Amino acid sequence: ELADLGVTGLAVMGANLARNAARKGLRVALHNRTDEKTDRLVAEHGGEGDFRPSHSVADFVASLAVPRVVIIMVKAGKPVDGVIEELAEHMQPGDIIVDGGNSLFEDTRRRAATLAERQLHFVGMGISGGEEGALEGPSMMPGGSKEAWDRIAPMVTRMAVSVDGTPCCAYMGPDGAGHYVKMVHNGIEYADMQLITEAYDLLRTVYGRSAAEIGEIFAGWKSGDLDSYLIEITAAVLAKKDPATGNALVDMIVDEAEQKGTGRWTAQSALELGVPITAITEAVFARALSGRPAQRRAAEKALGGLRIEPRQAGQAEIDKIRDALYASKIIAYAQGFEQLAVASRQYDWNLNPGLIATIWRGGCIIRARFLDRIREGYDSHPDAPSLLLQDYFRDAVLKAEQAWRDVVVLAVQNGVAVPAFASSLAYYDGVRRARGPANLLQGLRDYFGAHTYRRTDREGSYHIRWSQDGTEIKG
Ligand code: NBP
Repeated sequence: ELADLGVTGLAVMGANLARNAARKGLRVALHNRTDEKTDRLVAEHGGEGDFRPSHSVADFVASLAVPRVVIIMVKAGKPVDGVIEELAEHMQPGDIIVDGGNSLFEDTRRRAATLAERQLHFVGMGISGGEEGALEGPSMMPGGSKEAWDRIAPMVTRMAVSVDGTPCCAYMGPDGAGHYVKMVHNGIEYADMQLITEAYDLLRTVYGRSAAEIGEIFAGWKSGDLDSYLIEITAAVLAKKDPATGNALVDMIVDEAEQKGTGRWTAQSALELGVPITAITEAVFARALSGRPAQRRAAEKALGGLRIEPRQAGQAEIDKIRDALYASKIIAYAQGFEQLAVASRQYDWNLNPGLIATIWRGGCIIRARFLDRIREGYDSHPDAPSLLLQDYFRDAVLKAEQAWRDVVVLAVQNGVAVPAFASSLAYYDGVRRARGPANLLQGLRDYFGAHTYRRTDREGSYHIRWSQDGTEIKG
């Protein structure tokens, strides 16, 4: 009998996804550009299920049952185009190509259109959960051909993790919808991690706590509203001792963050759509600043670094940092969900925010208790203009507000950068004012560029002849 599905690209993610499928009883065809990875997978894990290795694309495609289903798990970018081209040469109309990598949604839109012309189905599927998730059950965000998805859903859904009996895998929408949702997931992940880093920094620098002590604080936060995978692994990372020196491992790690691009893409898309996602964007910039060590060293020398006398912190001070973290996190998610809503309208995807929250509850990196709250909120108010206006989140932010302000003041007074805490608070303060200061901006724009303005008391647009007679004319 022929294989149920094939996986090409057997680096860590592809290999684990193939093993996951085989462990669920599927017959899995295997292929990788270099044969060594294919052979190693079979040698090391061949006993886990029914694998069908091939050393050529032609044999690989021929080993699949019709309609053929191939999941591509190669490096995002040009390699995906090359692999699609090779597969398409050997496939037939009605066959299904799934791209499970972190592809840019615009590439997915283009590939879906090109393959549709060749009567091949294309599914762009975001997969989150890292290598462990790929093996044990990730969160999966498929988009693209609905007809193809309906065919493969029974197979693919089995590979995803379930929470309360619901798989963390559901059809998101046409063409690039799945990859877009995965991209915003990663953007939120950037913001989440930056907020955690800022909380750690304050505890470390202002309150002089050791890494191990901060690890215990995070472990405590896990049992409250902040309960999430990222808080759990923060506690683990902070508790870890360096095997070589016996110091806390984090104290031995170079403070330069790397990035693969999904956070930057989220910010770029938000800029294009005009959605203010300040927390995610600040998180991307914070990584960029961390990646300029020579500049930071020179500036520390010229301007002076931290000038803090660490002080004692009681439970009340620590609780405030927790509250600031929680409120900022709510803002980051509110912004991310707003971006999804705007993109959904722009690209005609009909994204369902409650469903997105549902499939992010397990398997993925941002899995958290409060995604249940988001799901409940959107289930009862699918068209809520902002997460912030849902009862639960509104109450949570109002409750945390004073602590949040106190923590931002503490950071500013001590010269500790908290870009994500502070920009989340600035967003909150901006969004809760029905009338802000952009009236002056419009006046300035009209002054130098005759860009016109609208009035609070009359319809229409107007311009002042600033440098002539100063009269107002209707635009
Ligand atoms: P990598 O992103 O490191 O890619 C390595 C794979 O791509 C190997 O199988 C390699 O084949 C293949 N490849 C390359 Br590179 N260029 C190729 C080409 N021109 N033609 C054919 N194959 C080519 O692997 P990964 O970390 O397993 O990630 C796979 C995908 O999943 C990526 O899109 C990634 O962003 C995404 N993802 C990764 C994670 C994670 O935690 N790592 C999480 C979620 C999503 P070779 O063996 O012949 O060099």
